[in-house]
Amino acid sequence: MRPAMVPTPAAPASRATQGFAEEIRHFLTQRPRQLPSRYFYDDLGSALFEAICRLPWYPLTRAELRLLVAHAREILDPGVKTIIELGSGSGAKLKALIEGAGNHRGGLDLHLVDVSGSALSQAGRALARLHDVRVVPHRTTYEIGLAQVGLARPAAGRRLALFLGSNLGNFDPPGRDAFLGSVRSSLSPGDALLLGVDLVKPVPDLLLAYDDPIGVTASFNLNLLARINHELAGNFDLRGFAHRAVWNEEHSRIEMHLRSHRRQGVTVRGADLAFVMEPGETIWTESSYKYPPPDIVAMLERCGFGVRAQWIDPIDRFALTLAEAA
Ligand code: AVJ
Repeated sequence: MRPAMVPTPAAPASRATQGFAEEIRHFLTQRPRQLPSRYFYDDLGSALFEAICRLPWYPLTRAELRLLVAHAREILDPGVKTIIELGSGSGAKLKALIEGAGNHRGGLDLHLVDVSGSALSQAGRALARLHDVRVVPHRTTYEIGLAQVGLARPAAGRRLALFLGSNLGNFDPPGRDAFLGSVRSSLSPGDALLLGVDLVKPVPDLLLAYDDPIGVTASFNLNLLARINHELAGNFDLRGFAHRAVWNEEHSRIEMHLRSHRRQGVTVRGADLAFVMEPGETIWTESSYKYPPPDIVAMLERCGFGVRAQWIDPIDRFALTLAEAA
């Protein structure tokens, strides 16, 4: 029998929750207040992102898929024995690439690196049905995943790293170059990197893509506050904030913010944090940098790659760039 009034000790925070709490405290106390976009992708956030990819106003995913299918054989030549996808999401693109290239090969190791457990299991299910592939999930950040794949070095064959979906757009320029440098150092000369990046285009198109009229992107943004409320015992009033998308011309990036309607106090108990937001004050939750095609070539060359090909979707302005580790 359990005594009625034993005080229950607070459940010890897991290491992941502790890291989340520390980062949240750091970024929410910056000026302007910020939150790292990596935390969008809990189960609901990943599902909302999948929904965004189907919105008629967010053409990136469809444009990239068209390019992948059209150029699958050039991208995935038979010498490639290992594919590493950073931020694999649902696995649909990797599946389309492998199917598009044809099945005339002997064995492929697929390393999937993603922070979302639900995305990884979905991708695992989608890819396991392909002929002669081995799927290795890595539920972690890009950096740690790359290091783990480096340890599991295969005996033979070249490797192809995929960084698709314009995920590169979330990095600021110094972080971007550091990241491309670390991808380069985890590859050997002759290995390849396929980079999918969204291009600069008319501002009204960009604003629609990041502030859609049926509010899915707004929900995706607000869900970050809901996640903090659930996981870190926060008290954000979700109705006290509005989604905003802004084009920052100087930095060539779309920014997403959450704007406080009024003066309001916020506490996040699990992060030992209490602060006041002023009317109109925002929390900056994401940057998505947009590039002109030659800048993509230049950044790859600066980071130790030689560009083999660049394919551009002329309608939706999206680029796939295939580069070789020099
Ligand atoms: C997954 C980071 C590429 O920046 O376009 C979609 C995320 N944010 N709508 C992007 C996102 C708002 C997306 N990335």
